[in-house]
Amino acid sequence: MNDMRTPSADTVSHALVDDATYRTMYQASVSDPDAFWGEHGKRIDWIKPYTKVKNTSFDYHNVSIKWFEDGTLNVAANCIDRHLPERAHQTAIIWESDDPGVSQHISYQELHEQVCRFANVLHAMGVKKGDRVVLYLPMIPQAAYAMLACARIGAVHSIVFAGFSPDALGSRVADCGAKLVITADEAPRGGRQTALKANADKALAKLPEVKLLVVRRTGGDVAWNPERDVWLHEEMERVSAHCEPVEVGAEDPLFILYTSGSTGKPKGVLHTTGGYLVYASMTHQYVFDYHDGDIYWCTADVGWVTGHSYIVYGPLANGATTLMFEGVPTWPDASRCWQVCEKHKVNIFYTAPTAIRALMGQGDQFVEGIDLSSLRVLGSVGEPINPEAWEWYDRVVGKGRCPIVDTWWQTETGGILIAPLPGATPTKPGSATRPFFGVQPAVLDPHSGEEITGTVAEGVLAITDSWPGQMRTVYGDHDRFVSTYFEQYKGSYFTGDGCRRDEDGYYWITGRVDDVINVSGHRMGTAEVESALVAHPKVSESAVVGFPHRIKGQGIYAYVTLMHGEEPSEELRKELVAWVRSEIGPIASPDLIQWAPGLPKTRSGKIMRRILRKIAENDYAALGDTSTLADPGVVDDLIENRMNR
Ligand code: 6R9
Repeated sequence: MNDMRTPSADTVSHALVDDATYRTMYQASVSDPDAFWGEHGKRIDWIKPYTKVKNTSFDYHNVSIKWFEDGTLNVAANCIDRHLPERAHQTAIIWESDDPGVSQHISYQELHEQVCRFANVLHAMGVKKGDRVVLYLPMIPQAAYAMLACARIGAVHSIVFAGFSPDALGSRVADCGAKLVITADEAPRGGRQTALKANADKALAKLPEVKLLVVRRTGGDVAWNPERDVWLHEEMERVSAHCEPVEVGAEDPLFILYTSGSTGKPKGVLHTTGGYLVYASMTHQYVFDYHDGDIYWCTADVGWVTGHSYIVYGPLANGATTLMFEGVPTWPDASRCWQVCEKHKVNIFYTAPTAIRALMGQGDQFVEGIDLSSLRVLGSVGEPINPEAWEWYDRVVGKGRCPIVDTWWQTETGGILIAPLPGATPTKPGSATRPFFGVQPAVLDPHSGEEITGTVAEGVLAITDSWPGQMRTVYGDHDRFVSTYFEQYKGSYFTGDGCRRDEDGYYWITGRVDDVINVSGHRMGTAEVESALVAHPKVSESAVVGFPHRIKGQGIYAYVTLMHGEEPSEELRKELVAWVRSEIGPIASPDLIQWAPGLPKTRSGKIMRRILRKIAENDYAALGDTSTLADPGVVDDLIENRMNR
């Protein structure tokens, strides 16, 4: 397919780099990574400059990743203090509340004061360098203050998305051994409130040693434990507005972020300080063609990695104005995002395909009549973008003048690995195009593990050498880090994604090849949903697979076998959906539940997920070989009673 869109003359003349520069820089980055990153590492401020650049090994027996290892720095100083001489009065954060009538501009000077005070509050509560702090917050400026305050004192934050349940919060707090949780009274979203403080109370019921710092967001009623709970606004008044940034090593941890994998509990992905900040800031500048003075808006939540790298750390390290949005794209109606773009004159807009599809489904009338002339670059992240959504984004939102950057990356990668650069890379709808500087993708044959070296290739995506933003380990479980990413295909980092490379060397990500499903751009491990279901007293067994969903990309399809003597019913179906929501959170709600008297298993008892996926996709004609099943009869029953027709 050769549906190439070349960048407009305007885009090219404005761009930081052109195609030839991209090629030269890319060559330099992979032929001499030490020289390339040694130079680009200087884009941030170091307290003690590094003398070593890259020290990494993907050898399965000795996986070790270190960048700039003898340098020292402070992330908060890089994101705030160093901009003060030039930008004290420039807006650092535009906060757009859930309520369309309320927004706030926070200057770099104000950000400095808030973060210093917040850091002193953390100090006063006993938080020290290296301690873990969990954030469970709405999209409010205090979420960014809290992240930067942790960074200022060398504490390690771990953000738990505010849509997660008390159980999910509690297990993450326990896993990382946090001494403090920061939450808010309530989180307003789409005109409704989530009782965050009440959720945190439940999560901490069995963790008596953990303190709770509470932001007053709505002023709603909350239960109060005077032994444990502290109001942020009261403490902020009490402490000094001065706080020296702590000197931390490049390889000291910056944050832990839990993400779903194909097996077991979510993993604590650990990112460190120096390499991460260099990579987040550099990708933010180049991929979005960020220029001084641009108003930049990423619609993600800080609970996901996109919010870490491209709402807070990347943009602020670059001295940008970053917009933080508390609400949802479809409330009060489907024009909200475009109203916000018009109101704040947004130049760069970065969102997820699921949002684009939802807005496209509501009709063009929500975009028409709104002045979107400020927009210059549009971004997409989280899942493959289908060409129909790409075309709509291009035509209706971008009016055909804004390059679309389809950015492929992961929680584990810390920053964008494959994406076009505006002005340098001709795009193709649905392709993430070419690797960023320093990134060496390889397409592997999934069976032999051999690299397919021809330009045109199809297989699984691996990366053959390290880049500065890469995760360093799974918190508390380095063996799991090695076995998840470096064991299956020795010598490379395995991404878990399938991929195709076309005749122009462009990459097309085809989706996960493991038991991870991508629901509205959020990663869910099928094993997590299964273990939530079997925790219900009436459920004996369950198998969960993804199926194509018009808006969400993938939906959750659960096969459930009930305990002997239990009867299927509509009530029970609803009860199970509510159960999973309360065990994990609304994003894990099964869309379809099929009662399964039996599951297709091999004689050794392994569930044949391939068959379950086919039935869930309503594509049961080609089930392939079912002769190895212990009881082939169960398949007929499952087809007969399939839920997705
Ligand atoms: C940043 C983020 C990672 C998984 C990844 C892949 C999918 C993300 C994509 C994409 C196709 C894109 N993914 N961006 N697939 N095209 N532009 O989303 O991190 O939540 O860890 O998810 O998302 O499957 O492996 P994370």
